[in-house]
Amino acid sequence: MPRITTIERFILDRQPEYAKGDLTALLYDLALAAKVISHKVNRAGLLDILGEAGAVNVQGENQQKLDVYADGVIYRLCDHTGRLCIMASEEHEDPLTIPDHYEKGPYVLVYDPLDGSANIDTNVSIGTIFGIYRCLDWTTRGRIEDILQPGRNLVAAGYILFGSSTMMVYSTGQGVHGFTLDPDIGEFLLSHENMTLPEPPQYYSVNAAYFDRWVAPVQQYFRWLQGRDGSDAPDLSARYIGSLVADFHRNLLKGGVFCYPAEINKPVGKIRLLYEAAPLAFLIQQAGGYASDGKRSLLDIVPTTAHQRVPFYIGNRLLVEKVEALLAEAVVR
Ligand code: FDP
Repeated sequence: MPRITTIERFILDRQPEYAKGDLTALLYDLALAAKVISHKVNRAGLLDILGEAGAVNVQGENQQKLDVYADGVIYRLCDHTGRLCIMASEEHEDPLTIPDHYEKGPYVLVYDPLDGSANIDTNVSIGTIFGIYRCLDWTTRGRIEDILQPGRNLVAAGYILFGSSTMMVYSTGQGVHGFTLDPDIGEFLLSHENMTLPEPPQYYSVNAAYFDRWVAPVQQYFRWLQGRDGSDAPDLSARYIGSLVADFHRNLLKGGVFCYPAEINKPVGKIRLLYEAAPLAFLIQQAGGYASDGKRSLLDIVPTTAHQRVPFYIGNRLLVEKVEALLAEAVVR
């Protein structure tokens, strides 16, 4: 019989002795949040049907939007544990402080509770993204400065994919590891140890409907990815779900590049730096790849606001460096 490793066992075994406290427990809190959210996501269509009969669930609560629900689950599982000094969520304009009556901890949690929300109503995969930083000043209760840290300072990052199965993928800087939820026993089991980006890559992922909104070097890059105009790109096929976690996960397993470029009238792009781009940049680096805003490593960008957006290119290094080269050439010309 093959060896079965639960996420709890794996986290405990892998952490160095000094980190066997709060960080380990925080990751486990997030795995628990993943199970709670997964349960709700899997029943989403059903709840709609039940909702038609009365729009109120068995606890007498009105039905909440799934992303608001996921946000609440993560916050409520993490606010009282004494492991965090502050949080930031895509769902909240301002940072989420730890209530005064709870102990504060040494870590900062940034998260997008349910990314790809446009896909929820159509039963397409969605996901949660998270990043964990160290609190900069351990004597204070958590300030905006603790949140506005570059991706290079991340101590851990990961995502939960709610797809045909639910997976949690994370890294604490010692490789990227994936766990699949066995719904019968309610445990995440190790299914993908030490994930690395395969070579040659298979896919490029970009919303090509926006081609006319991109600057010329990005359009040129797109043609290069397609193998047109004498391109020396590897042979790639196109895949775009429009759900970042799902697109990222597929490209991590198969190799490729995901792009959400700046647009002429939207020079900052769409993807959020703090709780989307930076955690995934941390993971891709751990998997042997690279992430950029088209000019520099995404891990080097220091956010100035919690909800800042960035142009986003992530995947196999060669594919990401090509867009940097084309954009740099255009500046010199
Ligand atoms: P969504 O707006 O549905 O939440 O970051 C937001 C995001 O989804 C990503 O998950 C996804 O990759 C992207 O936006 C899709 O945007 P487009 O519909 O513009 O392609």
